[in-house]
Amino acid sequence: MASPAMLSTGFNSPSAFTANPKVWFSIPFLCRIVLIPALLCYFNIQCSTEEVLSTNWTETWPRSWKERRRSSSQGKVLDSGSDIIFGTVVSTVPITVQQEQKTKPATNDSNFGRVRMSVAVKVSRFEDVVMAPPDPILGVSEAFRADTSDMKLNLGVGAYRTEELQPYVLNVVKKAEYLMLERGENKEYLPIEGLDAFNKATAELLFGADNPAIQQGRVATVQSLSGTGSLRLAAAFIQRYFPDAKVLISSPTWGNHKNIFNDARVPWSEYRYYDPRTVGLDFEGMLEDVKAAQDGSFVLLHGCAHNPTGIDPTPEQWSKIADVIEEKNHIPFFDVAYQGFASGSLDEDASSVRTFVDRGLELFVAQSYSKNLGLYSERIGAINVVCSSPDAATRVKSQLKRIARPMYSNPPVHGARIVANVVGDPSLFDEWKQEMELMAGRIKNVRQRVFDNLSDKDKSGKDWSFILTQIGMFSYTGLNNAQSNNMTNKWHVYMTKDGRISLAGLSLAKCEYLAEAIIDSFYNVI
Ligand code: KET
Repeated sequence: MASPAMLSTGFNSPSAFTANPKVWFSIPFLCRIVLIPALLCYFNIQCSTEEVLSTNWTETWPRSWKERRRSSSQGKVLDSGSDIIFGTVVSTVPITVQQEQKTKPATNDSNFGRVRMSVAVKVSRFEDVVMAPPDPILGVSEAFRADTSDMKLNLGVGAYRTEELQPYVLNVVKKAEYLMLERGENKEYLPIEGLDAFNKATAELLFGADNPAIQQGRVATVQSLSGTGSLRLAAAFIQRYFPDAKVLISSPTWGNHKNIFNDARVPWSEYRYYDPRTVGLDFEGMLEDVKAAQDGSFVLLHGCAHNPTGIDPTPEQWSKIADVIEEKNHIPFFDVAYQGFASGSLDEDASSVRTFVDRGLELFVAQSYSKNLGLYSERIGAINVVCSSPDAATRVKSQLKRIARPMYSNPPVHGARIVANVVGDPSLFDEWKQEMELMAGRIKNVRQRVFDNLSDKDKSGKDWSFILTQIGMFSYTGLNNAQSNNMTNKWHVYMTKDGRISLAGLSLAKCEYLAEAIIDSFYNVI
């Protein structure tokens, strides 16, 4: 197709010659056969139509002449897919010569005197964009896919697999989807805050339907893009309404927490959480750090099944944490990504959050249905803000909607309907609880088997019982970066570099192999 710029040079695409044979045949025979090819060889012309036709060429070119030449000789130019159109080349020679002369500095290059028009250089505007590192968690799955070994195991991402190591779609999810088909639901936009039935169901599941905060209308619930999107929405809210506040994050924590607050430009610092000496909770350290933080900070807490350590505070410890938070006028911010997955009971796993709500504290809770309903790719979750008055809740909700609108406008409906159908239907709800217990039970069995195999095989007498005290999907093995690399490079066991393995991605049959890999990495790699 002829571009407007091409037309302005007086030629239609692809060239004046091919478009008008008369012009071609009007050139004397000798000239056609000998002179034109000779001229072309001499000029060694490579031409990128786009470059040539760019009106702001010199301005838009940030690189020096030398760099251009270098990148041209490195083959970037032709790789970038420039089209060399015979007729256009000839027709645009005068333009390119002018452009070259403008941009080329005086040179004593050995080619000087020979007009070398390497104007096919189509250097991307993205030359300065550097390669991003792979994501520490999702990048592991990419590496796993590329491995051709039969032995490979993906224990990186926290995603539930069956004993056959296949992804699992819950029966209740299939039934809920069937209901949706039967009802012939439409695909209209949802309101910015999401599906009403979902928002009601999700808040009730978290706080308990009879919770006074819900009864009094003090909870602002907004459906969002799973746990991550909900955290991000809240982070944007904090950035706008609490510009001087810091978020305290446990050390260690889920790899994406820091990214989320960094991206929202919310400053954060860490509080002690994990004690490698006891392979348990550094409770005193945690309290000290939360106390030492400036008043009115946000304290990010994992509602249950702390990721990556699998170590949760006891109910008594939760109470003491709440005391300090209250004393310091901090704002608790719960991330609940594993409700039902830690203990197998939805209520038990929500008890930390409920302890804080019962005290009348204002707080944030981000929820996710990726794990407990296996809706990883549906991106279904919510941000809940418990306020001290219904009026505050209404205003907070209006601002969350205001933030969501330019970000993603409104959330997807499919996952929201699944959750609403499952939670809203007593028989599906019961079936879900059974399925969740099954999933949590399978992980517990795998955990036990890994411990048994490690204890059997490790003759050094090392105590591996910490694996049994950890809960949830993961085990924090204590393997360091180099040892984790050995697990992957030698044993084809894919895991995050902080030593975390997802037991949800392991089968009973593979536990022995995993134990051998752990023992080899632990004792033979420093
Ligand atoms: N919070 C925590 C603590 C968490 O582990 C995850 C996911 C999320 C939130 C967000 O999940 P979402 O799918 O956005 O609802 N963790 C697993 C997956 C991931 O990293 O994205 C993981 O740690 O493997």
